[in-house]
Amino acid sequence: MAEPCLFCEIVSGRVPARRVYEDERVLAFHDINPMAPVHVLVVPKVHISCAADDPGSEVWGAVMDGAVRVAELLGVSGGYRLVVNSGEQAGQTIPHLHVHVLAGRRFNWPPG
Ligand code: IU
Repeated sequence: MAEPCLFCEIVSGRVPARRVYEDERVLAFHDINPMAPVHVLVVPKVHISCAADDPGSEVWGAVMDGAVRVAELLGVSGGYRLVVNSGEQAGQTIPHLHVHVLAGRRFNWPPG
């Protein structure tokens, strides 16, 4: 049997997470290992393994809308960074599409 997907388990509620926002298409929850004072992950409720798997779909719009909503809810609309690691070389460790919403400190460019 295939390994269960951690983020699908979080979406279903079988694995707990500190939820921030939810609508019919996405769930947002605090990252367990925050890289900034605000570090939230926004994931689609349907399983898409990485960005390359579903380019240009409406799921993307829903995830980005969710990220903007999270920034508003957490009061960081004035400055935040959105990150998508797609594929192992980019640092993706969980194979379920997600956008990182990072805020609360200054960020460098280019990213590491
Ligand atoms: P990445 O872009 O695939 O590297 O991001 C995965 C994130 O999932 C990473 O920031 C982890 O800290 C985070 N995470 C989590 O929030 N809860 C968990 O149980 C596990 C990873 I494992």
